Amino acid sequence: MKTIYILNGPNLNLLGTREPEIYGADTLADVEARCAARCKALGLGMVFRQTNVEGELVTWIHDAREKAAGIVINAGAYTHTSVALHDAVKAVGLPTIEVHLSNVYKRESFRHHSYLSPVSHGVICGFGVQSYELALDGLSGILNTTRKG
Ligand code: CA2
Repeated sequence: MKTIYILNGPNLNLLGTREPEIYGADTLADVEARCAARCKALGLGMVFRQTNVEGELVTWIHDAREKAAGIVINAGAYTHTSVALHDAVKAVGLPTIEVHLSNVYKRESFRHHSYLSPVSHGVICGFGVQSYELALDGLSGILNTTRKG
């Protein structure tokens, strides 16, 4: 069974506690449960993690190289600042989908630039928790296409 690493960055542990008008009412545990259900339906294994530490995200991306077929990543604010995450995703070369709960393009201009987008297969934002499920669907399609090709 192929495994997907679903990695979450800073402050996403606070989901469901504040700013529901931007991020929705679901907690990160709710997001994990929905991702687990979607992975099961797609026949994929899942590792779901969150950290507030940039270097830990870098290490998990490195781990994925040996242990995963693809990555779904919501790097939170590090999306907009981290050359280290850009380099890590580029280095491992796994199909990676960048996700955001909110539509970052409707928000402050500092959220309009992403260091991850240029090294990601695709980007999904603005669908709340469903952004993760859409990313898993997309990643599953890529992996199946790769297998048949
Ligand atoms: O929309 C997204 O998923 C973001 O990645 C969320 C990040 C933000 O910095 C990005 O620009 C877009 C922030 C996550 C913080 O989540 C909170 C949730 C509830 C209360 C406080 C923060």
